[in-house]
Amino acid sequence: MFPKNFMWGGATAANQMEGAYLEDGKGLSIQDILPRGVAGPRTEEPTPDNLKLIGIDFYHRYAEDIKLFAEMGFKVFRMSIAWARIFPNGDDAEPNEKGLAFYDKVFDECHKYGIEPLVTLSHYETPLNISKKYDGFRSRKTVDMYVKYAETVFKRYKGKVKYWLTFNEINTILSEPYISGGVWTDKKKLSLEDKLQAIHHELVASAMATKAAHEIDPENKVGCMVLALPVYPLTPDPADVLKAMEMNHNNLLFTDVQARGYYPSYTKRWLKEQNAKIVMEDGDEEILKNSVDFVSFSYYWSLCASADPSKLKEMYFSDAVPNPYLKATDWGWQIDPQGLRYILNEFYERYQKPLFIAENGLGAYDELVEDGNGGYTVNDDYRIDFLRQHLLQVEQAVEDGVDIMGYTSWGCIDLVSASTAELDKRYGYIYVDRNNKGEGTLERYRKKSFYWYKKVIETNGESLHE
Ligand code: BGP
Repeated sequence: MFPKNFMWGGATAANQMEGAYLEDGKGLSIQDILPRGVAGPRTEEPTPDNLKLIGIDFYHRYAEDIKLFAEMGFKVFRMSIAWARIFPNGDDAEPNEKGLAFYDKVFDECHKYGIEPLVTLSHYETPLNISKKYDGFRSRKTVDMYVKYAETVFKRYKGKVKYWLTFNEINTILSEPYISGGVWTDKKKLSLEDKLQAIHHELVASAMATKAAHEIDPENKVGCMVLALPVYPLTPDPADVLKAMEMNHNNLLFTDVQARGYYPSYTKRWLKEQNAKIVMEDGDEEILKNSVDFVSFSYYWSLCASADPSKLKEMYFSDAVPNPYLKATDWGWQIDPQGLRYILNEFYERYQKPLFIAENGLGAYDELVEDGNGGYTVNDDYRIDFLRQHLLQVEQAVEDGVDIMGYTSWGCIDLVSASTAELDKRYGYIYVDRNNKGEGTLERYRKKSFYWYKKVIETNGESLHE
């Protein structure tokens, strides 16, 4: 059984949905010149084939969308603030009032329906100027700019927002320093030491923001957010088991620092072996002690580790081995509902802090069809099945005794994908009429999963057993 006050909802990010990329004084973000997604090439200027420039036009349609979330019974709505709406260049002396006013309207709209906003401060959308001029989080100055931004929004939205996440999937900076840390320098030119320095800056920034959030409003609850990638050994060969442990360490390093407040010993060993040093300023270790109130994560797939390098394949965000027992989505992401129960237990045993599943979902091709009542819908039984399987495992973890605050499925309304910047990779309960070519009316339609999720929320998970 799910706890009584379980926070059911959905998750989004500003750059993937808002559009209005230059409206009301917004500056460019690193996403505005990334038309092919995470690993794609950057363009000199924003180009019309970048679907994020219009997104799903949430900037103008937020009231209609939040009303639909309310109709499903959402208790929480995860969204991010576009940093470049608040500080268009990142290093501006004063915030942009029009940007601040936009989020006031969004939060007011949420509260109208009793929906609690869960806000990510930085979701892969560093202001472009910070990236180009300072090389993102490679510079210590970016820490100050981030903290100034965080303090500005904590003060402005005091009483309206109490759940905050500091950085989206902070651990992806190891493989994708541009999207995750705003690092402009080509990643091939970065040494491990360069990356670890940027990571240190992000971790310090996160801890400083956590401290500020608590000082500005003791009601604030701050979480870290990682891409959860449970790594299983491919075989019982102890060498594979140790390889899995090492790969898990690469991700746990982040939650360890953010939830425990200090660098784990295995990282110290790693640094020594790699002959890498992190430059720390006086007081950094003290700052890191400002640990988070809860641990949140996205969960899409698990991986297998092998000590035999010839078995490794380049998979999204890591080199690993596909799991021979699992099927995959149309985008090759392996489907492993039990991995969710596994990782929930892992995190809870390790940190003993409340957990929040901030993302999970199925990206799939959908077909809009007539619903028989003069309207249109999508018969997305595949999505219902995916989500049901995962939620049943969440329930199992609750039974295991894991303290879980809530679940926000990714892309509760169709939006532009992060990895490939497509619109045809859909996650939503709500279909948005816009395709990969940018064609469509932007009209919204309720999918079959819309009614399914509404019932799940209404029955607090009981209907999963029907
Ligand atoms: C996570 C990101 C999201 C989101 C999701 C799904 O890594 O935090 O921004 O997009 O993955 O990925 P995609 O959109 O590439 O399917």
